[in-house]
Amino acid sequence: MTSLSRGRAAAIGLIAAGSALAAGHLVAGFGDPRTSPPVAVGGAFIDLVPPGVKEFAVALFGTADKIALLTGMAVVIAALAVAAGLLSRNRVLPGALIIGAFGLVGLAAALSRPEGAALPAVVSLIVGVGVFAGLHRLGSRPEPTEFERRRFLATSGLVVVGAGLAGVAGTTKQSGTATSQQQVAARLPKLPAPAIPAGADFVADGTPPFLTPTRDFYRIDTALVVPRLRAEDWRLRLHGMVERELDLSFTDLLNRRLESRTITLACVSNEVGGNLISTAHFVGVPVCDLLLEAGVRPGAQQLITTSSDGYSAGTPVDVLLEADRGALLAFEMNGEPLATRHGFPVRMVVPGLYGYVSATKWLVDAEVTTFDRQAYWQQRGWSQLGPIKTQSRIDRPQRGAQVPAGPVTVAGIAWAQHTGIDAVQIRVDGGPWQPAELATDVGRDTWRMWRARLDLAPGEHVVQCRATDRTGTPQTEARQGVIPDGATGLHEITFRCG
Ligand SMILES: Nc1nc2c(c(=O)[nH]1)N[C@H]1C(S)=C(S)[C@@H](COP(=O)(O)O)O[C@H]1N2
Ligand SMILES: [Mo]
Repeated sequence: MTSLSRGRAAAIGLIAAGSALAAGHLVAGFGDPRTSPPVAVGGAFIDLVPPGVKEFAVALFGTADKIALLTGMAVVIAALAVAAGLLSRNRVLPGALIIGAFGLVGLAAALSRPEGAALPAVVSLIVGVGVFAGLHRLGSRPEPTEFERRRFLATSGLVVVGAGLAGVAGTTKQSGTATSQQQVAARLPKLPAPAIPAGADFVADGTPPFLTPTRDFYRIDTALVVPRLRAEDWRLRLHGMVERELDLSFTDLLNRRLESRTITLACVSNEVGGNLISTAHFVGVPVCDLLLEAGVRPGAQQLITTSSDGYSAGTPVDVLLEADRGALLAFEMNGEPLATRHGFPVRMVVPGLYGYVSATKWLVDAEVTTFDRQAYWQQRGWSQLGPIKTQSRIDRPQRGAQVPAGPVTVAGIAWAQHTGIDAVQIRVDGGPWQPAELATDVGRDTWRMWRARLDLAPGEHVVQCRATDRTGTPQTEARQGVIPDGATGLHEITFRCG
């Protein structure tokens, strides 16, 4: 046996790691895509990191946090694969051990996941070590003949092509979600959406449109791969501290009393001035109807809703039982079946509560219980109750913009869900607060757009905004970060007139 060249050794490591991942991915594609080894490792990572790190990632990458994680993982895996190759220039064992150890990490991650399927990780491990040992043997012949040289290259090429095909096949393997969404679209109840009055937004002045198109609706969740469910398989068990358990199918939901509501959803991780807030029409079954039918037992405190990928949220039962709260098990968003990213086939939405305590997507289980049990984010130090805090944001001018001196329109949004916005004021360069013009009111569960016309001299200016809710309470001015129950403080932007 001769020493492998550096390039060849590194290539063998990379090909082995790539084939391992592709093989596992293919196997996972036939069952549950979330058991694909890189997805399982990433998912375990997301669940294990301390709470601050996820906030940091969201702050840094926004909703691209998952792409950032997958890219980071790809870099680490490639580095380990190259190291495995380089350490095996003389003997196969060190590299094979590294690849094997990496496979075991994947296996451990798979077993730690709620899906708990080990097969894809086991296949990855076997393929990784097998390809590594095989190519290593072919590549390190002493004084190779032309035939042996070509055989090594051809085998490597075949493995690369095979791995590529396996990876693509594993990704495109149909889950039936798209077909199910089409079928649901045909069965949606013809419930008229609440009308949005004219003048509800100031789009021409820089606010977002009143209704957020679904493709622009913010997305936040812990799911590295979006769960792909089918409405025909969907069942929900409502159990725990109830008189009678309910077991519902998707058709059961369609046949119940339905409500259509316009709701502004907000994420507790939204920084002051952030964009993790959107508005849509939702149609679904009132949660209070289900709780009344099941009969909530005395002493019950929260409803823990769980998603198909093991995420959970705990919502106060007293909020859900309010007859006029408008909490829904929603299956329709903006006139269409829920998008896969937004929880198809069924999610919960509760006006006035941050998403982390209420908006469970890919909902599969609902348990009435006490606060002794902790849901996903409470286990990570976030607060139990998550009422949305009154906030406002300036959308135009943008930070650092250069606008002509003279008349300038400042515009933005304000929100105090389930209470409603009564006033927005703005302040220029630390001067007196002055009223902004409010857009037409749509309801207390949605955001409210505002604008103000200013006359500004050339130079740098600072504008701040402040919202007051319908109880007359202004938003909190003290600056606080998003942990543990949502950010407070005034949004402020600096721009130049000239
Ligand atoms: N299954 C599941 N549902 C979830 C989450 C999650 O991580 N997993 N995140 C919640 C959070 S923190 C928010 S803010 C909302 C966001 O909903 P959206 O992505 O549809 O905007 O979903 C909630 N529902
Ligand atoms: Mo959130």
